[in-house]
Amino acid sequence: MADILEQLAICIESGKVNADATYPPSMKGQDGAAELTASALQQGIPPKDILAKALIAGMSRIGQKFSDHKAFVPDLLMSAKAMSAAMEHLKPYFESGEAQHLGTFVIGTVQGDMHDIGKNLVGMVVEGGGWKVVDLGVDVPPEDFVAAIGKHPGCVVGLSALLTTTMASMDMTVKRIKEASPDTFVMVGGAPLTSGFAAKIGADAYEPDPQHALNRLSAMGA
Ligand code: B12
Repeated sequence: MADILEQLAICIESGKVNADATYPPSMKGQDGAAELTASALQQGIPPKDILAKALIAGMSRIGQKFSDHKAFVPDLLMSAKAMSAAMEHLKPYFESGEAQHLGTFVIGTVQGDMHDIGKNLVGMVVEGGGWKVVDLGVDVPPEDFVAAIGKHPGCVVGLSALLTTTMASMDMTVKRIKEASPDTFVMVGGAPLTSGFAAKIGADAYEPDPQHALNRLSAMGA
């Protein structure tokens, strides 16, 4: 059992989607995340073990490399693709309630801001970490975040902003969320931000990249 889970973790970390995938060249012709997930299920390995010991483990390794500047955006995108291929096989178990998400993370880019590459990477890594991710997209008005919190009680919210001009919009969004739902944990991120700015606008946390975001969620024990 340990062997197949480790092979699967390597596929996620390396972005090996399935047997037909030619990326990465060093794994050409080998089974990928899709086949190994199907085999693991056939062998009777519980879906929650496949998720925790292979998929989350693999995503966490690539997320850490990204934080350490040893992997880059395309690597993370390939890992997310492999993760999605594996999740296709696990989805029925999550939908039936046999396996549980660790929590819900509502993410979006604040009003006036169209940048979504960083936000999408954070969403992928957090999803890879076992969370249900609700992505509200870009240019999201504060009221849409408030509505999503109503729909997903107990969720954590992630806000992204890439422009100095939309940092003001982030400030407004945090205030609106805290008025409507003071206990909702709000994490912010984006290139122009600092932890000082996050504290000033009343956000609960600032994280610089996807793996730190996931580490923070894990540390919250949600
Ligand atoms: C790609 C890009 C665009 C694309 C966006 C496409 C898309 N789908 O996202 C397009 C062409 C649409 C665009 C438009 C504009 N852009 Co632009 N854009 C960029 C660029 C080149 C890259 C941004 C990016 O994707 N980086 C890669 C990702 C992975 O990094 P990231 O977003 O920082 O995300 C990481 C972290 O910040 C963090 N993170 C991000 N979000 C979150 C959220 C949470 C919760 C957490 C925990 C972490 C987190 O994790 C990510 C991964 O590590 C930057 C310059 C640069 N080199 O950064 C300019 C830049 C951001 N843009 C800029 C500007 C000015 C604009 C425009 C105003 C240009 C114009 N005059 O029209 C418009 C604004 C449109 C709008 N209303 O939003 C400026 C912003 C300056 C400023 N400080 O305000 C920059 C810095 C360029 C510059 N040097 O002038 N842009």
